[in-house]
Amino acid sequence: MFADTIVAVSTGPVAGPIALIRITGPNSLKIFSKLFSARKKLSPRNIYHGWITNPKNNEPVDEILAWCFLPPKSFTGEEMVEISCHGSPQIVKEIIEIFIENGGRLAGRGEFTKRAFINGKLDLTQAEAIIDLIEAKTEKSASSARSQLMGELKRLIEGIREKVKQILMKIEATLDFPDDIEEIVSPEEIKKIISEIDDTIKTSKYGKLVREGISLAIIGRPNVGKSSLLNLLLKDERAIVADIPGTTRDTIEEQINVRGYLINLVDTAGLHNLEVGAVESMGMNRTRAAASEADIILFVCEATDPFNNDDNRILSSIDVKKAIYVVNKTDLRGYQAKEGEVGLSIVNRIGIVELEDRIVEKIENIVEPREYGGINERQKERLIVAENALKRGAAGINAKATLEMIAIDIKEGFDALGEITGQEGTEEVIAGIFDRFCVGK
Ligand SMILES: Nc1nc2c(ncn2[C@@H]2O[C@H](COP(=O)(O)OP(=O)(O)OP(=O)(O)O)[C@@H](O)[C@H]2O)c(=O)[nH]1
Ligand SMILES: [Mg+2]
Repeated sequence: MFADTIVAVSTGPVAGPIALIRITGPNSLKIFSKLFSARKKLSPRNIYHGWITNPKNNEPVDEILAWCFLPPKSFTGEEMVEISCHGSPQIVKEIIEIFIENGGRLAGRGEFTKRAFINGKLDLTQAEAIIDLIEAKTEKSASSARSQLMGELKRLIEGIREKVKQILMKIEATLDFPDDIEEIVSPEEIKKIISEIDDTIKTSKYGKLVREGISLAIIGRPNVGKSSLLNLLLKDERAIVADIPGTTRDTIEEQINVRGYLINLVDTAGLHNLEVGAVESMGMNRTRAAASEADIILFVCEATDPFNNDDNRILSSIDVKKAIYVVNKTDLRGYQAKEGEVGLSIVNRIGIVELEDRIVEKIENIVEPREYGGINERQKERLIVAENALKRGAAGINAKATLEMIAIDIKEGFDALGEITGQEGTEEVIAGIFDRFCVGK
């Protein structure tokens, strides 16, 4: 438990109708009672109405609602008071200042969640899920974060770690009475755990998709409707559209949500091989870079002259495995889309559902969809360390290495798994995670 009492606004530094201020630590109730007009003793599960007054001059500061939690039944596991006050940044500032003058301290980034973690209210994967949930931009991002917050990953990792612990205990119990190691632990037993770890590592692709999105570049020759397509998918007139080839000079990036998937959409300058000036040439270089970096390419051409020589030249320069072929402007000329193509008329809003179907299909070909969440990069890195250590352990058994040597490897795997949930790990790693939070969370 911590000795000091911290305070912060949890609704961010923005004006709004209502703001939420939280106080946690051993003196929360004592400090609050000193400032609260209603001279009642606060008890949990009740909401109190009154004024915050400044004890220095007895001036009222704001009319508030407040409620409290007693340890261990609070988010942080400590005594807590939450206040809903009027959401002006000025009012919030005044209330927080009064709390600080009366014995509180301004909370640092993520300090509430860090206390919850240190007091055993949640593990590191759940703490990380809170950031993911706050940052979630789509249904799938939110659902992945939610399942991690509910402890899905925690239980999975703890389950794997328990199996590793059993092996470690068996080896340690026989250290003094060396026997045939294979009779104590079979490499098969370790391999099963490795394969479970491997399955979990594979979910990192989905984790990256829901956290960072997948990149999708719109590529084609000038004037085919690339920027019109960006605007359509974005449902906003973001890019300039004009019947002048070469309208878009630079790449334009925006995030969109297609059926719950987060997509980093890139509109690009049209590609052609006519004489160009320096600026246009730079723009086209950016287009080529966007095409090579993209996970998916929407290759756009026109129904009036589809897949002409210029189109084919572009197609030969990109990785067509990534491409969805879009034939736009079908309103100008009827077009019978072939397999793998999408006929589109942006002006008439025709073909959009089919285009979204294709995009989702493509995403799900790249990243296996998951009902629950996917791990993040930190968790993946620790799982790889654990997997490699266990592989060395299994190899050691096969090579009839000493029990001590095998135990070192298995222990390394055990520790790396513990770092995922936070049962092991340095203060530095933990601080790094909570630094990603905002103040008040
Ligand atoms: N008839 C018709 N015109 C369209 C359609 N989509 C776009 N256009 C028109 O095509 C012209 C070019 O559109 P843009 O979206 O600027 O084309 P672009 O591919 O971004 O062009 P650059 O930026 O020059 O490479 C504009 O006049 C659009 O209004 C469509 O479905 N049908
Ligand atoms: Mg354009």
